[in-house]
Amino acid sequence: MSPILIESIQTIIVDLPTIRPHKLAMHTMQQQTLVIIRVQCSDGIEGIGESTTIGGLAYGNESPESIKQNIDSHLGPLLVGQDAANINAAMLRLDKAAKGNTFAKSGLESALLDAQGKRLGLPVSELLGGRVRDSLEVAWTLASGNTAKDIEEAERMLDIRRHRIFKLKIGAGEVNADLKHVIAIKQALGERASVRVDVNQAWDESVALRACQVLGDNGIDLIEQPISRINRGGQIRLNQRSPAPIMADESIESVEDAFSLAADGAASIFALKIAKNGGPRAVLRTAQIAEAAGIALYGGTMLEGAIGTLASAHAFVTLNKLAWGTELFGPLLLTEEIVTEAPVYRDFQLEVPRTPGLGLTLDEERLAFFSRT
Ligand code: MUC
Ligand code: MG
Repeated sequence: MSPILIESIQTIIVDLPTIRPHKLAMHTMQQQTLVIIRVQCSDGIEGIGESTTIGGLAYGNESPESIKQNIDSHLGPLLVGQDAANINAAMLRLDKAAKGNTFAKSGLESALLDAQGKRLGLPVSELLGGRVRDSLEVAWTLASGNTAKDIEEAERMLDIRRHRIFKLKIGAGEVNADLKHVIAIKQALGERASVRVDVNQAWDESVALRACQVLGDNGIDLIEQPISRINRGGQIRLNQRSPAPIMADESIESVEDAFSLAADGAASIFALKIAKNGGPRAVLRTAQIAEAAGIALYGGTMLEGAIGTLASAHAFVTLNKLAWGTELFGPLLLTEEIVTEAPVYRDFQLEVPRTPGLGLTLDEERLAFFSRT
């Protein structure tokens, strides 16, 4: 039988409004920009994927525009004419010809998995070896920039049983003001919620040493990326001294980073992100390194829309231990959808579809309306 070939690859930049500004240490989001990838195959099947980052170049090395350009000019042409059903060979071909670019590769790998799942009538989770759960606990990020508004938002989420884990984005403000903000929210929510912080690398070690102590002493359950990814010695020292566990996020830009962080003892929790490892299959390699090293897991997000969120979710449901849950709430931060049926959130969980592929269909009209060109 002749192989099914990849015939064409299209990338579309989509700008979607957010429900409110989302304030991070390095950037305040007023909207979110997704790069949607459409892979057409010779059997008539289309796979969809998503490559999304936060704040242009504020978070990492790839921007929506560079992702589109690099797929259009370099990565896409390497895949056209290749066997659509051999995802190993396709991704090896990309890795051989192109360094880095894990965000772009993640969207492509997701689209190939979606196409293969539709072809075989299997959900992506089953292509990845099979799911061990059907839904995932989902945290919510409080990032309005205002303490009272954040408390109100958290109370609403608890009331409607959508989230009971809250991540606070800090680091943009003065450290003592940030600590006051976090402690006020923890005191308001008490034992009804797990409260965690993400500093997005904003502190230096001298600040972080004291701040981590204060946060741990005040019931904060987890501290994400308190200092720069470059300061490995500092991360190791903080991991030894902080009373609350330290999670690596920006420090992991590849599967190899995950290995070296594990070897150095630089974090006790890893944030798993498909975009920063090169796809749903690649992120599972990082998960395996963590499991072998006794490092706990958390299912992270780059605030993707429905496609990137479910591509992540299909990988995460194959994991046995996901001790810290996930933060796959990206679609809930957006006021609009570009798929016909939005992912379902119920009882603090995201439900992961059992339909073929990722389980999503593009809404052509909405996609055309929000696309840049
Ligand atoms: C990050 O740094 O973790 C994830 C949730 C959120 O609000 O921001 C992202 C990025
Ligand atoms: Mg983070």
